[in-house]
Amino acid sequence: MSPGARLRATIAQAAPAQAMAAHNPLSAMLVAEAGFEAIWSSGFELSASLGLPDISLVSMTQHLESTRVIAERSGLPVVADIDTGFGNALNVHYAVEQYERAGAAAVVIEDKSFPKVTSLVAEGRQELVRAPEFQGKIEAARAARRDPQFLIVARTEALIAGLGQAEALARAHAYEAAGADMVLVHSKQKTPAEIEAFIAAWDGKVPLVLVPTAYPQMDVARVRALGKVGLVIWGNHALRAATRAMRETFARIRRDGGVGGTEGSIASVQDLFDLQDMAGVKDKETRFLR
Ligand code: SPV
Ligand code: MG
Repeated sequence: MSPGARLRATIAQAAPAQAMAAHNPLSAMLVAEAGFEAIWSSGFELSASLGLPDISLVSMTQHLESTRVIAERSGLPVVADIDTGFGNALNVHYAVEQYERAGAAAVVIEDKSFPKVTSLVAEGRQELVRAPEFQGKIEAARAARRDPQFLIVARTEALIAGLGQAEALARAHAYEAAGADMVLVHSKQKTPAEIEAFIAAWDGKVPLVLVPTAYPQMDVARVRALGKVGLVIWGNHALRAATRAMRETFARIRRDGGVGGTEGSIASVQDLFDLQDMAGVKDKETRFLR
């Protein structure tokens, strides 16, 4: 089964499926271990892990290679966050060819102009391209995919940009008409009210995708009760968890002048060996090294 077919099957079954963010293969392996159905190859997480803001500084090649190794090591369907598609519709066409070849199951393309500004920042400069221009990007993405099961997810930032429900709905309908397989609608309101209003008004055929980072009260049970949502993305929780854990551990070691106090609260070396499959290394040594 192709990655796209697997993702479609899991979305149909789980309704909604859950994709957890990852920024490198180890975090992606932990996503798989935790039992999530898919991985979000997050632009925000990769940017932050490189010490950079999420403002289109990370190149397509960097994110593509990260997505490739994430897919390879995790074995899960990967939803690739390709931001604005790295340029115009021709850039999107090339990107979709590359991401499908790299083993992704889906791409999410957002209707902001390039270079983009991260969505959740207060008073961010959120500029959208015209809906017909974005429809061209969706059509280019559809034309570029080889596997018809590979998913093209159109993401509207109309609510993020403060353009209101009517504009968000109009864009979602336009993107569905252009052939998007799913529509991601993003919001940075602190409660789910804005998104719930959108879902209630959505009368399109394609399922919706949510990223409930700003409104964490929205859990899977609440999403399921609303219907219409095929995929929930937990957008940046791998990197936020890792950042706090590293900061606290480093501070403790600095304070204590030694590592003894941290042993109980960090992963053991054996845990890392297991993730690296050192048992497999030993087995190969026995078989092949003469
Ligand atoms: C990401 O994780 O890169 C996203 C989600 O696009 S958000 O940062 O909330 O825009
Ligand atoms: Mg992103």
